[in-house]
Amino acid sequence: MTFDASPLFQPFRLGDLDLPNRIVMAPLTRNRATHGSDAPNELAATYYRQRAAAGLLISEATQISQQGQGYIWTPGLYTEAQVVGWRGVTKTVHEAGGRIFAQMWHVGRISHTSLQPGQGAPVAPSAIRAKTKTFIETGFAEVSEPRALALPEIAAIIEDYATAAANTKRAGFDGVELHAANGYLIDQFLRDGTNKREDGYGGSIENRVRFALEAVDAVLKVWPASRVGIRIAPVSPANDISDSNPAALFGHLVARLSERRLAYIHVIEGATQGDRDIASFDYMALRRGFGGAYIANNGYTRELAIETLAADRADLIAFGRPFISNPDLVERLRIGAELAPIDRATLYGGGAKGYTDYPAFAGV
Ligand code: 8OZ
Repeated sequence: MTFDASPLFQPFRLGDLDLPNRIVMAPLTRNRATHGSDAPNELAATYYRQRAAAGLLISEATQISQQGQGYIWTPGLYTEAQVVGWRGVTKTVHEAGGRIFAQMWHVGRISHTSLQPGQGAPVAPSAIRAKTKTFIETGFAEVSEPRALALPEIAAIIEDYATAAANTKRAGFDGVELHAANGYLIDQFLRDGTNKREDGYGGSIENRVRFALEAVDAVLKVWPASRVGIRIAPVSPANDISDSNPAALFGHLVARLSERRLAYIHVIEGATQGDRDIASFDYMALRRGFGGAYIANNGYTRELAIETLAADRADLIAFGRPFISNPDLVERLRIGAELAPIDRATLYGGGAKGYTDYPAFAGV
């Protein structure tokens, strides 16, 4: 099928940044940070450089503190070595003509004691263990039982967001995306399946969005709103998350984000890495309720992306898995070339194999 690709190649002004096309590289966890320091290294710089033709690159999820880590060998944003490592990545991307945002991440309860400071319990809004697995040095493991955060600890995490945001700036990123999707800490506060608090952070929707907005406001102390986005997954059950009324919850959240003039909302439509139609949800209501850009994500094919942009149902399309196995995805989308499949065995952890060694399209 040779669909006319031109909608994908219209330039777009995102906040105050000019993007050459509508293609975003979604954040992708690859677990290849340097062992011990969790700093990104030259291999990561090569990997992002290979993909720099995207209108915007969003970094893999990057923990704002050691407490915010939930998987082995994911990169951080809280030590000098990590800042230096990221500086190498952003410099390389900029030299290649690209733009890159950092995805700021705190996993909350999706963690394991072996990754936590002092081998303590992971933290969460409420002490409810997730029925899911993480991966640690020895392989897959059930996530650990979390403990509920005390109020001063919540304030300290918000401070960690501010510090990590300052680090993203020092590391040379062009902006940041808060990870509020997929059942991690912000999402755990948002949803009534995981947030059973009886203080100002739980109960009503107004209270459950408080943590998300405080994290956003901490980042806005460092970055102008035009350089800040957020990722949400309103109906995804990822990491054992649930809510009784996602339409009301996310409608309210997005209205508050719109008031703050964030650059974009990045929306995982449907189940993360799964069924786009798992639940009905009016994504266009979110788009209408938000003044900034709408980045659509999840299972977009070339055809669906072109159709969605042509129908003005999104401003930008984020591609995840296709970017793993197709470093030249942008060019392949332009010419309608076949896409290479991903090798599942090399998704998480390891070295160059399955990371920087996927070839560009050889043609026919
Ligand atoms: C895959 C493996 C580990 C983490 C997400 C950050 O789902 C992730 C993630 C994905 O948002």
